[in-house]
Amino acid sequence: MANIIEIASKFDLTGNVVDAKPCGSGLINDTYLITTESDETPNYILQRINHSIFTDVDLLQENMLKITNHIRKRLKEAGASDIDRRTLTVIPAKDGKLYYFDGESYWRVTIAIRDCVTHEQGTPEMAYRTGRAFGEFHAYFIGDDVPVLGETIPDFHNMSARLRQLDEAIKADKVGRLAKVQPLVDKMLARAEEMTAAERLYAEGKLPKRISHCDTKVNNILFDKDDNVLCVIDLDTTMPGFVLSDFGDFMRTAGNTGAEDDPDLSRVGVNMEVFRAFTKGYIETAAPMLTDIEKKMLPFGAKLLTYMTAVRFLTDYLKGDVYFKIQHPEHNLQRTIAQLELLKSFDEHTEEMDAYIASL
Ligand code: GN1
Ligand code: MG
Repeated sequence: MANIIEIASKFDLTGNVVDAKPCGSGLINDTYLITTESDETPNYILQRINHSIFTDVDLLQENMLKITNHIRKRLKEAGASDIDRRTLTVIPAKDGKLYYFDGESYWRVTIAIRDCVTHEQGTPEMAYRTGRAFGEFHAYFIGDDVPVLGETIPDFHNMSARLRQLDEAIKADKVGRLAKVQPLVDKMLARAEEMTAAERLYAEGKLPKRISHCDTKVNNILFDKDDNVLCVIDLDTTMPGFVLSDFGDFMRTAGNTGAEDDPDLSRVGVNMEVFRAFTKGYIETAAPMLTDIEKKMLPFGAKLLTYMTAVRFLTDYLKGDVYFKIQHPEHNLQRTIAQLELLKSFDEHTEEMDAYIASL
């Protein structure tokens, strides 16, 4: 880890670094925990930014600083006592830049929040608290003082654009995998019209965009030991979007009884207890800003994000696994199949989900 420790030394850290080890389970960036000698000095999170995905690192890091400063301001206004554990703190490089470039890779550092845990699935209590936290997160970004954020990945959660990318991958069939997955492709394309509803409603002025996190998988949330939400991390894709994205991505991950890439489809399905708890929490804090249509479409958000993620995994499979980190050659296909199974389960629970929302 000598190299990682040397990279860490380029940043304005407090305390002597004694250890560096890989941590986290993200599919995009590489993440390391940097430990310092004493309990009095912070530990740090060092990340190698995936520069082929986040091509504008200046924009990425400026966004991150604006977002964390803004959240810090809102927390202060609300009288929060533990602000340093409730949002990330960006540590600049020694030259004052918000990242360090070693000639090949871009690196960045934040303070590691102490005594926190992450989860791959959710209990109803965690889901309820997270729902409240996301409602608050969305509400933070309303007001005259909200910073202007750039789009770090254009069209990131634009379903029409994601379908165009799938279409291009199908046409190119670059690694010759299409024939094998044609039935899956057909099944997916059959739902294209249904799944692009949000973009149409937006174009008609019926569905608003708000600053959304756009990557609210449950493992992007830090909890304390008592399962209270501390902080939402992974702010790279925070940009204007539909609240459906954030509602949907949490349900897609925390509300799945199986794993995102579960090879055993009998484990995959919607956890309705998590759905109810999460929805209740979210509506409690988001109600003052949510329009009727946003509220009504929340179950659609769960389906949309599951479908969108399946489309993205399948696109990457057809392109020869160039985007998401994989652990084995068929991993993106396995992920696609597991997500489609989850989508089926959401479909089966449509009436139940709609009725619950109407009852709130
Ligand atoms: C990626 O970085 P990570 O692993 O939290 C991806 C998300 C996907 C997710 C699927 C920038 O998130 O959009 O939903 O994998 N992030 C990016 O697990 O593409
Ligand atoms: Mg992540």
